[in-house]
Amino acid sequence: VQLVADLRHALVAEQFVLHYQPQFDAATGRLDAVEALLRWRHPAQGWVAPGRFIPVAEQSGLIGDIGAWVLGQACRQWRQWYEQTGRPDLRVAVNLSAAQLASDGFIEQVDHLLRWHGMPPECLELEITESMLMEDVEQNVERLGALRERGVKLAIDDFGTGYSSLSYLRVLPIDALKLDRSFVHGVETDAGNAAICKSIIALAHNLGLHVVAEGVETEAQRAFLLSQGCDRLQGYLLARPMPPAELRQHAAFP
Ligand code: G
Ligand code: G
Ligand code: MN
Ligand code: NA
Repeated sequence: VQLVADLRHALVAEQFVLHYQPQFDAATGRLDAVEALLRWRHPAQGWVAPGRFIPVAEQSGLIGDIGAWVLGQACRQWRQWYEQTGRPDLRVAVNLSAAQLASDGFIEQVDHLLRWHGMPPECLELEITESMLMEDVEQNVERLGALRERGVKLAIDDFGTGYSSLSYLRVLPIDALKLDRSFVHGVETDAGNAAICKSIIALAHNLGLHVVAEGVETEAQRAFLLSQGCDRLQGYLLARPMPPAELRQHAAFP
């Protein structure tokens, strides 16, 4: 209850910040995209992890306002990078909650932000978890379709941990799967995990989807994923989530 009250206050008190974690093209090593990750600096508790407060925000209905702030902030950041680097093709990935996607006016919110910041739709990637997508597949397919028609990129987050039927993969209007890090982690030592990674990558490619591996922590994991044709890599081995000022100093930043 206190957490809900604190969350409500956090937006106006400007206690949220976004960190950004790079995603690299696996084959060329080029910086492809950055994922925006929400961070909350609580005045008494210090940094509170999103795993603790996002579910509370979802249950209390605060996720609408918080998510809108995240999306707006990420698009504004894209614009700043564009002005600093002149590179229009850097993509920003933003995590969505199901309630955001389902809310009235979400598509209009995206349209407005893209227009306001002069951001090409292709530069925005929205990530939604497999389990959230399955909550109301029909409505989600329609919403995602409207976004994709505009050119916005769509990815299924934590793929392989939910319980979606494979038949949905054919009807979901998406561009990429994010291979869950629980599979990536075991890849050097666990033949089962290696087989799962390999199969998900092949499945995605056969459906015309890209694969982003998350949680890449070791050179062996990277080598394996590369050998399987995984398209994009994200993880501590390559770069941690960091504030924008730090990202600008990063060697990979254009
Ligand atoms: O950054 P970290 O690994 O602690 O994130 C934990 C979880 O919180 C991840 O699954 C991530 O998708 C989620 N998350 C991070 N930022 C956001 C956000 O802005 N919106 C939503 N809905 N989830 C987020
Ligand atoms: O589920 P999602 O992809 O949105 O979650 C991203 C989360 O994963 C972030 O909270 C980020 O801090 C975390 N993360 C990023 N890279 C790594 C990694 O290499 N290892 C682990 N364990 N977590 C990571
Ligand atoms: Mn994500
Ligand atoms: Na994930």
